[in-house]
Amino acid sequence: KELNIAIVGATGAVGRVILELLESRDFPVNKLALLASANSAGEVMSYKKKSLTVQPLEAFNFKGYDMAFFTAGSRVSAQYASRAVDAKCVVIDNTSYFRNEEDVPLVVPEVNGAELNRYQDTYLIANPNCSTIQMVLALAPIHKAAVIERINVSTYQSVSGAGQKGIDELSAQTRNLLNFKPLQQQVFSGQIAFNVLPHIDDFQDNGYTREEMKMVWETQKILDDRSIQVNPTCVRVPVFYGHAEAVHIETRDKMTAGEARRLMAEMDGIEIMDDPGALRYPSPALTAAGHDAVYVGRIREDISYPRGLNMWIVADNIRKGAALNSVQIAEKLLTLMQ
Ligand code: 11C
Repeated sequence: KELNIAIVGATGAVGRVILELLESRDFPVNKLALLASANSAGEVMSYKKKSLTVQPLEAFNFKGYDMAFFTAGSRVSAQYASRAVDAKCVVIDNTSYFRNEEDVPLVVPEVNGAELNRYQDTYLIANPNCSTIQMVLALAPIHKAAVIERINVSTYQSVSGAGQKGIDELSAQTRNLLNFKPLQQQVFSGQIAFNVLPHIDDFQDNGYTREEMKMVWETQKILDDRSIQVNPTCVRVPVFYGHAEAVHIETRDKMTAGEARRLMAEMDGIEIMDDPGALRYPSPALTAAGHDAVYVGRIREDISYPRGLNMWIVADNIRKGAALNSVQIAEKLLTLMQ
């Protein structure tokens, strides 16, 4: 069966990759509607060698559409997702707007894809935050085998997490700094070129940022275990594509680094890259950018705690962290709709 698909936010950093993945993965598409705000409407994009004009979302009727990817920010999802849902068009929402609603499945297909079986309850599926997706994909098999009690994580997140405007700001600041020109700053809270900022999304009353709290709430929901303690620090770094994470976990049952490596290697979507002797470990720009896998390296036992493990998890935040995960959700929904 070929489906009628809409992409809301088609001209954004994630929307463009969704379009590319639907084509390269040969998703069975009948009608394809590319939607955006009035500002971007009129842009011409290409799909399977055909030109498609981006239409304004405001005037669009979702009737007859099977699935809609929403990737234009929380405000747009808040305002327009219900229109698609009312038309029985399944929304795959890449924003944080619905993620914490109890009855909305929050899905990483390799981890909790079975949640999609109840898509008809709400016609809404939430795609998790990029920093959560890559972490839970690696940790899910360890949690299953040895029960993770606590996660300490520090992230090194690329500017594309803030969309095309984040990419543009790092480019412009880098150019201006190297040319002794004044810096312009709109997206990040301070200079990001040649700097790191321990601040992603808004600060909360508890001193953590919203990005950090998303890693807490979403990890517990996806792994279906509200007892897992998650203690994150999220940091923006001057990298274009790919988030890296230094992850330290404490398990209930002792697990060796070798056992963890073997379990993660068996997980779909994970690639182990862990041979320090040969200088093999993943990095955002050299390993992950433009690739689908979540890469794990530096897997080692904690020298300070007997049931602790450390690892370094890297993935392309626009691919597995957003567009690819959403398309994988769509592929699984497709099998349920046949
Ligand atoms: C960032 N993780 O790197 C954010 C982007 O909740 O979907 C994704 C925000 C979200 O800035």
